[in-house]
Amino acid sequence: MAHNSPKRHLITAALPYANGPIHIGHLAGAYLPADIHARYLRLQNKEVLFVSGSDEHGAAITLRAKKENKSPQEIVDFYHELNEAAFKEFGISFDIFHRTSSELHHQTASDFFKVLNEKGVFTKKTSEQFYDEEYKQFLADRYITGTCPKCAYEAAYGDQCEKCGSALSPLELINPISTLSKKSPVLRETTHWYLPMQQEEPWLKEWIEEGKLDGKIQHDPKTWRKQVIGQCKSWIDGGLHERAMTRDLNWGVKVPVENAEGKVLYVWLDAPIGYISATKQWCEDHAKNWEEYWKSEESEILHFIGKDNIVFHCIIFPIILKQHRGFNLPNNVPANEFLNLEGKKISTSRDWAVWLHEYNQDFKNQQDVLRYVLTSIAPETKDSEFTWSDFQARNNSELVAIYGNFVNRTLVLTHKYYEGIVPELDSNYAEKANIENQLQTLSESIKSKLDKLQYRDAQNDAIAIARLGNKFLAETEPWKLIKTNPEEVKSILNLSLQIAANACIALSPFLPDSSKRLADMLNLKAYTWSDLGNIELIKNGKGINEAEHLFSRIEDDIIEAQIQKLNSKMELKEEPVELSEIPEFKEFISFDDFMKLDIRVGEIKTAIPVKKSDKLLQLEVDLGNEVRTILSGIAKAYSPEELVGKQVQVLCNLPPRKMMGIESNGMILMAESRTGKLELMSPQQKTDSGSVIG
Ligand code: B3M
Ligand code: ZN
Repeated sequence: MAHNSPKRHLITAALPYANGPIHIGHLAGAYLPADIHARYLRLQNKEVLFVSGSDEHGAAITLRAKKENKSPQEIVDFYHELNEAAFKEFGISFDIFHRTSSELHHQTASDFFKVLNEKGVFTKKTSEQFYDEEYKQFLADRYITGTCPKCAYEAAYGDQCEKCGSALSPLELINPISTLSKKSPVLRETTHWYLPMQQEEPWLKEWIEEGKLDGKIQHDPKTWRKQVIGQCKSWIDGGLHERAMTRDLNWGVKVPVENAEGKVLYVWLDAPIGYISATKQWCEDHAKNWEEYWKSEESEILHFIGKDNIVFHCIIFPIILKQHRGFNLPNNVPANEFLNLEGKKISTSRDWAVWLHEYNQDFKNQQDVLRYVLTSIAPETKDSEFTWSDFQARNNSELVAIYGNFVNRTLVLTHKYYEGIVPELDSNYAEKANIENQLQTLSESIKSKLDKLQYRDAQNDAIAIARLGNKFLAETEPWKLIKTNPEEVKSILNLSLQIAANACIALSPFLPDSSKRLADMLNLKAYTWSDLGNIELIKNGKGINEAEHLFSRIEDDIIEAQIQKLNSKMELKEEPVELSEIPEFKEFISFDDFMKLDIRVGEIKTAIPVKKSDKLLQLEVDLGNEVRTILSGIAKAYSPEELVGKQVQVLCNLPPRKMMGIESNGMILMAESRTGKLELMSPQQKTDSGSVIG
């Protein structure tokens, strides 16, 4: 686990859940910075393995399958293929995009669990877990929401509060609700294998805060994102707890021990092991030894993730790697913050996103534009905002007007004045030293920022090379000078070609497609990072190729169409409601039992909200021979105004019941649809209040 000039670099990018497409938030959060880093290292001829893949397990996938009446495998097959193709077209240069439903992954994760279990790492415990009686399944952490005990945020998940970042366990939530049936779950006994994390605090604290592992320096904490260290410190200082590493599900990696039918590995145990199985698969395909990437002292590991994955990559995964023994821990976990879209949080469920596969279709061969914009606004230290107008502005005023314009002028003038042959640079040309110094200063700055994983600032310095070229041409005006001092024009255009070559190299980790096209135009056959700062890359007397536009303007109508598309989704797309199952029929009852029910038609005379309750309404219901007060939980389905005058079905012979200090006499009968909507059951025609229903 070298941290000084490692020989080998394993770069992992979070395995996206295979139950939805990739969007720009995923790119800005993890995949783009990871790809920039991989390309930067490869440009230095370093040994790099860049892995990711589909995270294909977890309750979310089983629920989507149920909702779409498909098998989980069908769901993951679809999204694995969609996402793999979208990443490829966008230029995310994974060496392998693996998948956790593969046999190799199941075997790897299962063996990993067995080693830990045989070492006695887990504590097997029977405890009460939340169970959704309507869905007949135990609830995974993310399917329980409730009030966070730490910050009172009302929509905390069972495993984590997204507001204060606290790692939670479902039993800590206040007023837990199942996100499936929207009802309170019940507690049922079940047995799971727990990872006791509390005893790991001492070494974790030293590793996170000092970069030390077993007394040796393993990484420099100053190179970690501050917010990553901050979150980890708060979890460790807040006290780590045991966490179940298995779940009651049928979809996932089966728990490889006796009497564990119907149980699988917790997705957050299994998914990070997906990095190992992806490494194994690639090494198998390339006759390499996977252990060199995960166990050798000469290797480093970098995990690129979004901030919601920090606890799993900096606490849980390192614990199981260390407990397993023999594995390196990550040398850095550069987690980005979140990207918002047009003033709102990106939301897969509400379709409020710019989907990668749609971008690739709508902006054919313009992947570099989105790469440039997302890196320019990368949420490296705080959440940031994507807007289509900013996207257009950065393309038109930076990529086209500066970089593209500079390159085009340089190449067109070289063809115009010298038939495309590189003119000689006069070694005494006054501007030579100045240009060379500026290029070398920028090159060093870009390298230092990339080494510190600061991609946004590094790209700024890289595009500054194009700014330098644009300014140099604008100030020297070779198109005028050609009439009076043609010799100087040769030096100006030679230097401009060298600047263009430096921009090409500096931007190639960020904008690989345009750099490839520019290198072709410059006839720059091969280059490495060490060529940066060199002003003799383009050889005198060599021919360059035809000039093509590196970038093209994006006009208002294109942007308008994207904004329209986004907003139309917002109008159409309501919060998707989970369709609840139609409940099983209840047991038979006798006719006599049915005849005991006294159900009548009643007319609602008045309806008022009940103080301190967002569900109850207090109704005065006319039953013909009397008017009763009845409380009914229909405030979310009906406003008081729309209830007055309605005829309803009332179960009259229930004993009186006090709620919120008010006595309720009877029950209004309602139908509950599969989307959870409540409907009153009224007679087809107005009838007498008090009419008996039977
Ligand atoms: N699939 C969570 C996510 O997509 C999870 C990442 C796993 S990386 C081991 O945010
Ligand atoms: Zn909280």
